[in-house]
Order: sequence, then structure tokens, then C-alpha cells
Amino acid sequence: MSKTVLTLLLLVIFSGILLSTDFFISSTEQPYIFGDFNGWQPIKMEKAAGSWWYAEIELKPGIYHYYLSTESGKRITDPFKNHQSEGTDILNIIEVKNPTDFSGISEGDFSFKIWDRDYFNPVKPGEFFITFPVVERLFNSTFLIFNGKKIKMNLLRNYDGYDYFRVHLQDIEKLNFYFEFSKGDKKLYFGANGLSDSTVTSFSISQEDLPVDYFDTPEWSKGALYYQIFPERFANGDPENDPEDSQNWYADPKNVNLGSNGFFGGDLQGVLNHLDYLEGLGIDAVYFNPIFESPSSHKYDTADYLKVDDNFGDYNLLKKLVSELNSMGKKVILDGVFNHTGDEFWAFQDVKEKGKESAYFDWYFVKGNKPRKYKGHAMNYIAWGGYGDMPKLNVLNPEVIAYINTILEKYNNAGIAGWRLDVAGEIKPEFWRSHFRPTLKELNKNALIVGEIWGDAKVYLQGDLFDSIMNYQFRDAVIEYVARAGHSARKFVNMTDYYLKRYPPQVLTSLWNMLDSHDTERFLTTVYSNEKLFKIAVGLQMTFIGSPVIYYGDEVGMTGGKDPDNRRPMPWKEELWNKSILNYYKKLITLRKEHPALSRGDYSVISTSNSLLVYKREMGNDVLVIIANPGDKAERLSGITGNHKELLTGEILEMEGLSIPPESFMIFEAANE
Ligand SMILES: [Ca+2]
Ligand SMILES: [Ca+2]
Repeated sequence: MSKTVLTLLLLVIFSGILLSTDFFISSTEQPYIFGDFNGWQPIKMEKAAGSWWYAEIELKPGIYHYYLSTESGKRITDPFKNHQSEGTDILNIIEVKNPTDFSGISEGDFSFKIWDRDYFNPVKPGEFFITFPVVERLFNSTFLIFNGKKIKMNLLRNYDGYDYFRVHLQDIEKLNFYFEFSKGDKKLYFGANGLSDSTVTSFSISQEDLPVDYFDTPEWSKGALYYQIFPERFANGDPENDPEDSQNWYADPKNVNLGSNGFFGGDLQGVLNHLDYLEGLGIDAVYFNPIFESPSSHKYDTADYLKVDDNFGDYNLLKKLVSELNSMGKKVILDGVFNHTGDEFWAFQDVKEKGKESAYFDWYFVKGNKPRKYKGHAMNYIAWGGYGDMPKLNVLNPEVIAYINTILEKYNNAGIAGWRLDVAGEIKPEFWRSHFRPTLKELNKNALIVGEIWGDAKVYLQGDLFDSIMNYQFRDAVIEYVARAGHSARKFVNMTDYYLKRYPPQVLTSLWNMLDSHDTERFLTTVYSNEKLFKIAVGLQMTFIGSPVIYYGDEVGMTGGKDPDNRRPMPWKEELWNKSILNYYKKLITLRKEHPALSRGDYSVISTSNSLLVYKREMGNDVLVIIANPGDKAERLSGITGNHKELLTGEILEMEGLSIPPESFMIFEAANE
């Protein structure tokens, strides 16, 4: 390509600026847009929630005419845009203006996508979040004009050149709104007809028919405190059901097999025997790693989903355990491994035996006839991590869907409150969206769905897939802040803000905040058994926004490296417990119970400086200030004055200029004067 041609091409591209223009209507049938912008060729609209449809069309500035029509030829007038009569028909008119045509605007695009939860986020009837991103520092202020009332929008965050403004609306009856921006004495409006300096059309929508579905997490899950039990290693309550060659519970971990084929005899009766212990801790829910029949100690290779593993007990014992926990006000979450089955699962056994002749051949992804393994690896079929013993299940096969439905029903009948979903990101979202979630919520609308998602989980938390996730991002931030030499409070805030300010706000108190799990080393090991640093991490876990998940034994000071060393048997001889750590957990858990702000309150950062982190949890009159300093130098507090009571020690301290010792953690509430 010659230079001249390239220059000409670039000129053509840049002279015609394209502006994304939004269209949305309510229609019972699929609508199409016909406009003079593309020679009246139909443009198919996309389905939103309720009876709503939308389209985003890139248009050059100009005036356009268009109309909407359904497949059956019914013409619809777009109620949000101007229209004029054209003979017997009505045509809509839209003027697409370059934002720079408005005085005072130098750049930027304006958009409020009413079909997208990022902008319009219905929690429940009467409760909504409305968020508007505008090019940074463009205006002095941004208002929401809501049912005629002017509400100042708060700056949520500045990210990637945009200021995100948000309003939390509660107890509202009608949805009728537009936005007002001001700069000096100039005003601009953004409504359903786009950007304007004069006439604005409101977004006017019925709460009964929204373009985005209502989405909230189960009430019980907001700020709930979990205890994670790896059943083979928690407690052995019944020696009769121990696997052969079970090892000594108290043997030196270095001299035993902690791996997938090493057993100790832990079981459900063991949990039943320690209900008082769980009650004493004050947890709200138990999350069990898999309990279904399987040959391994971890049981992520299911042999039979409808049977509790014989080394753990049976279905009736599970039912008894769940009912006892429920009667103590504690919920039970089971581990659902639906991405793959184990080798011993009857359907896979049948495929291995009969190949293509098997009635279950389409339950898996086998190329050729019979599945083949080589040195443990799957040769001609899809398997988790390539492990031949974990063949991937075809969850979109209607027979598999029906089978999984029977699993959900059976354990719902046992009284469980939800599922943690193993490797949830490896399963097609369609399965969760169209099958798993609707089926489970139909059985129990308060059931909780938690995905095992290690990284950013925004797409999974939009209301159609999961209610919560295993929030390893919280763990990453705590490790960076508490365990790494930099101890940067700013970094902790940046890492947590990254998800806190992007996820729908209604999920935040339900996120599973973990320090560790059956898949990571134990946190006490991460900090090289530095008890002070460990206590700071636990303090953060118990006071940060979200739902803490305690991995069994962390609370008595268990250590352990990477899997399987992190799965050691829980010691039940009290002389083996670290009482100082246990008492610290109990103290924090008691504070969580006494102060609803810690479990369900708003979270905001007060300040960060070097290794000093100061944040606030707030719910009504319950206001707590949390201060952490994992660094090796004392840091001076600033910006807070007056006497406050420190809740871990009971001391009353003057906050002004208070010196925060190295490796310390404190929780303050304003002292009663
Ligand atoms: Ca046993
Ligand atoms: Ca077994």
C-alpha cells in the first residue's frame, strides 16, 4: 500500500466519527429497526430481560429517520425518541450529535445502557443502583433527576479515563429519571433520547417489567461466617467405617500419606461429635468438601452422586447431620463436582465397556470408540486437567441435566442450603444459566450458589449464574499486604477495590473471603508461622466486607504447605491447639455477632499510608474503625480525633496522632461520652 493511499484511507476513517447510539423498546415479539442510516435494511434487536429489546448502532452525527417493526409486520413507535407522522405511518427521528457540539465538552461518549446491570442494577422491587460513567473531570457535578427530585450522584471510582457516578435508590415506587451534568452555569442532560442541552426524555420504566432482572443474594448469606470441612480429615467418629490401611490420626505428617490415596478415617459422625465445638466457635454455616462415593480421599472423582461415601456414613446420617446443624441455625453447603465424574462413575464404566454402544456414550466427549488412557492421562476424551480418572461430563446433554436435577432434589430434601461449584468456570455458562440455577432456585429460592472462580468473577455475578464465588482475590490482597515485605496498604486497597467497585454491590457481603483452602497452603504457613501477622490477616478476614470462610483447623493454629500437606488431620487434643489463636478467633467472631456493621455494613477506606490501613464499617449507628499495620515500623494515625474504645483490649484511646505499633491490628468504636 502506498503512503498516499494509506493517508487517504486514514482521512476517510477519521473524518467520519461514529457514535454508538442506543435503542431500546418493549415488545412481545422480536422487533427490527428499519432506518435511513443503512438504506432501510432490518437490524435485529437483542433480547434483554422482561419484554425489553435493545440495539447499539454506530452512527455518524446527523439526523435520521427510522421505525420499528416486528416479524409479523406490526409497526411500533419508539416512545423514547421524537417522532413525526409520515402519511398514515409514524416515523421516529433521532439527531446524533457529536458531544463536542455542546459547548464546554471537549471529548467523550455518553451512554447509559438500561439493559446492562453495570448501569441499571435492580436488586429487588424498590431498590436499585444507578451508575453513570462520564469522561473524567468533564463536569463539576452529576445529578440524577429521579421522579422530579434532584439527587447528587457520588463518585464511586475513577478508572480508565472515566468517573463513575453512582446512586443507591431505596424504597422507591416509580422509575422515572434522567441525568443532569453541570459545568459552571452550563447544564447538559442525558435521557432516553441521548445527550441534549434542552429537551430530555426520561427513562420511564415499570418495576414489574424491567430490562434487567432483579438480583439479590439470599438474605442469610449476607455476611455469614463459614467453616470449611474436609471430611476425611476433620474428625473420625466411627472407626467401623474407616478405609483399609487408615493411618494414625496423630502420626507425624512427614511420615504419612496425606495424598489422594492416603486415609485417616474422618467421617460425618466425626462432625456430629463436634457440633458443640462448631457452636462454640459461632459459625453460621458449614461448607463440606465432596462427600459422595469416590475412591479418593478428596472425593473430587465421584463414583456415585446419589450415595454418600460409605467411609463417611450414609444418606440418613447426612440428613441427621444437616438437620442437627439446621436446628442450631447453621446452614450446610455441599461441594458440587459437575464438570467431570470419576472413572468409577457407572455411566463412564458403561462407556468404557461398550464404547459407542453404550447408552451413556454422549454423556462424555470421547473421540473414537472406547475411552483410552495412557499413564493416567486421557488419550481420546476430554478430562479435567487431562487426568484420565476425571472424564468431563457433557452437562448440556438432556439426560445428564435430568440426572443432575435428581441430585439437586435429593440433597435439597436433605436440607442443604446450597452448593459450592467445583471448577465452575470450565463448565459452559449455559448450563448454570438455563438449567442448574433455575432448577435449584425453584427447589429453594434461598439456596446459595457459589462458584469456584479464582480470578475476576464479574461476569459470573450478574444474576444469571452464581450468587457468590470463592473470593481468592481477597486472599491475594491479604497475602500481598500482610505476608510480603512491602506491606503496602495502598496496594491492598487497590487490589480489593478492583473487584469491590466492579461487582454488583448486592453481592459484596456474600463473597466468600478466604485466607486459604483445601487448594492452597495454610495461611499460618504463608506467614512462616508469624503469629502476629497471622492475626492481622484473620482480623482483616473477620472485619472486611464479605463472608469469612475458616478452613478447618486454622483457628487452632494448624500449619501446612501446598496440597496435600494442607489437608492434615485436625488435632482434637487441646494441648495441641494454639489457644491464643483460638481465643483471638472467638473474640473476633463475638464482635461480628455484636456489631452488625462488621457482617453487613458498608465498607469505606479512611486512609492508607505506608503499611497503615484504616477503614470503616458502618451500619446505622454501628460505626467501627479498623486499623492494621503489618509493617515493622510504628505508623502515626492522622485524620481521626477523639476518644475511641479499642474492642479487642477494651482500652479507651485518644486517636489524634496515635502511634500504631508494628504488626498490630485494632478495632475501634466511638466511645460513649
Ligand atoms: Ca471413620
Ligand atoms: Ca468409599
